[in-house]
Amino acid sequence: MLSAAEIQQYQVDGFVLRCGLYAAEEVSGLIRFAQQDADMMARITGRMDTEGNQTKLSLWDDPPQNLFGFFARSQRLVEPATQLLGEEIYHYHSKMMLKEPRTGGAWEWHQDYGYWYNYACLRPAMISCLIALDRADRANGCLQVLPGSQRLGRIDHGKVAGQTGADMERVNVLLEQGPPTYVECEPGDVLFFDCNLLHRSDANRSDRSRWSLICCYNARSNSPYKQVRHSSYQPLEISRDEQMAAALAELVVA
Ligand SMILES: O=C(O)CCC(=O)C(=O)O
Repeated sequence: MLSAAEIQQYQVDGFVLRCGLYAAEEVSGLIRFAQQDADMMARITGRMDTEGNQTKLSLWDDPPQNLFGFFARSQRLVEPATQLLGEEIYHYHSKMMLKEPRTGGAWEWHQDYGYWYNYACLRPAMISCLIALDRADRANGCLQVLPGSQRLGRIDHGKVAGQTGADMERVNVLLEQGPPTYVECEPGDVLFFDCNLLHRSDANRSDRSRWSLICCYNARSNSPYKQVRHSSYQPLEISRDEQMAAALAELVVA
C-alpha cells in the first residue's frame, strides 16, 4: 500500500521507488528458477543499440503458473499499481531484462507508451513495475529517468538501431534543462513508473549481470480496441504469498 505522499510523488515525478519489497530469498529463488526455466530461455530475443551491442529480453503476455506468474500477480505489485492508476488493472505483459556482464547493450531513450500506443491502447493508463533482481548501479547500466517527463504526454517515436526510440530533438532539450536521475536499486527493490516517463539505460560495462523482471499493467478500461500485441483485459487473480513460498521451497528441494 502506498502512502498519499508516495502517490503524490509519482504524480509529480512519474515514478516511485519502493525499497525491499521482495526479500533476498525470494529474489535469489527467482533468479535460480529463471536460470533453469526452458520456456523463459526459449523466448529470449535481442535488441541492438546504437553502438552495436545487444541487450536481451524474454517476454510473455499471460502470467504463467510458476514463480514468474506469482510475482506478476502478487499483491505487493498489484495493489500499488492499482492505487497509481486509480482503477482496476490487469496484467498486460511481463519481461525479464537480461543485461549480461560486459556484453549487455543499452536501451535508448523512450516512453513505454511510445510503442504501446501502436498496440491500440487509447490512453496512457498503463504502468511498469521493475523488480531489481541484481544490484543495479551506474556501472552495470541501471535505469535512468527524466523526472516529470510523463507530463509532456506521448512524444514521437521512431526506429533507433533495433529499438523504438523517442524523438531526440525533444529529449536533448529536456536534457539541457536537467540531468537524468540514475535509479540505483538493490535486489528486491521495485520501481513503479508511468508509461510516459522517458527512460533509458547504458550498456553493462561491469563484470556483474543486471537482471530485472518488469511487470506491466493496463487499466481495465484501456484494454486494446483491437488485437495487435500483448494481453486484452482478463481479471487478475492475486497470488498468495504462500504460493510463492511453496514454489521457492520446491526449488530448494530440487
Ligand atoms: O531495463 C532496462 O534497462 C530498460 C527497460 C526498458 O526500457 C523498458 O522495459 O521499457
